[in-house]
Amino acid sequence: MSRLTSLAASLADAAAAREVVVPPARRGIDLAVGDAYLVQDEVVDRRVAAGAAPVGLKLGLTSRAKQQEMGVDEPILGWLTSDMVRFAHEPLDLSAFRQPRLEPEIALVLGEDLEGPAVSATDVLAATAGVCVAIEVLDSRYADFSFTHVDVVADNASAAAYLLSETVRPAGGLDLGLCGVCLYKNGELTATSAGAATLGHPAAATAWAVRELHRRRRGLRAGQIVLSGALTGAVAVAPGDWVRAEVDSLGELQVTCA
Ligand code: OOG
Ligand code: MG
Repeated sequence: MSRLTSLAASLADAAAAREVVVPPARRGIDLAVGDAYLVQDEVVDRRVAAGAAPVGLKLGLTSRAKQQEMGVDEPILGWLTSDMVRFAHEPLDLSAFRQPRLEPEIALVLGEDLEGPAVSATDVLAATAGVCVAIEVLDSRYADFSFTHVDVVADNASAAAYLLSETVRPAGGLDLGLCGVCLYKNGELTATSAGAATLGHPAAATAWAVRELHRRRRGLRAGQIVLSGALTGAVAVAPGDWVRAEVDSLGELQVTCA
């Protein structure tokens, strides 16, 4: 087994067993960014081989709040698969996760394929069929979410699960950058932000991601969703907690943990 394949296997096994592994960087493994994305691809391929379908992309560390929280100052990409979907009208079962954290995001639903070396925020909006509120569930395969940039890339950007609001609005006529965001945990306001927190605009963050994907000869397809990155820091949750994300003009999304 190659070094990258055995890393991918250890991360995938850890996710399934709700265990953590020592981050590669701390084991003296000096991963290049490109190799970390190859490990990520193998981690995602394993989920697909187990029956999940790829459903879209998640961006990470696109906001200053997240970069400061995690101590990593470069944005990252990861993949969402159909086994990660959860629904707000059902309790969020935390037993599948080890150290879950929830964070508010703006999601884009693509109406057209998107790829290329020079895709702009305007191109992204033109290809977007609708936008909605998302809550991402993170679960790092590294203890206490302690990782370097390449470590977290290899771990599919800490992806674990996600929820979308039922109402999907057309993006036209909205200035997503100016949409205010409030995050509540158990009824208490824990953070506020605005759509512009993610690289200036959720569509600008998505354009960055599409240009990055192009460098690896990949793109996005119509129907796929993009989580454009957390707009505030994440909140740790335990059974009984409830979290609510409100985004001006888009609506709200609330989930109760069990
Ligand atoms: C890395 C993933 C960050 C976001 O939206 O910024 C992320 C982490 O915080 O574990 O998904
Ligand atoms: Mg996120």
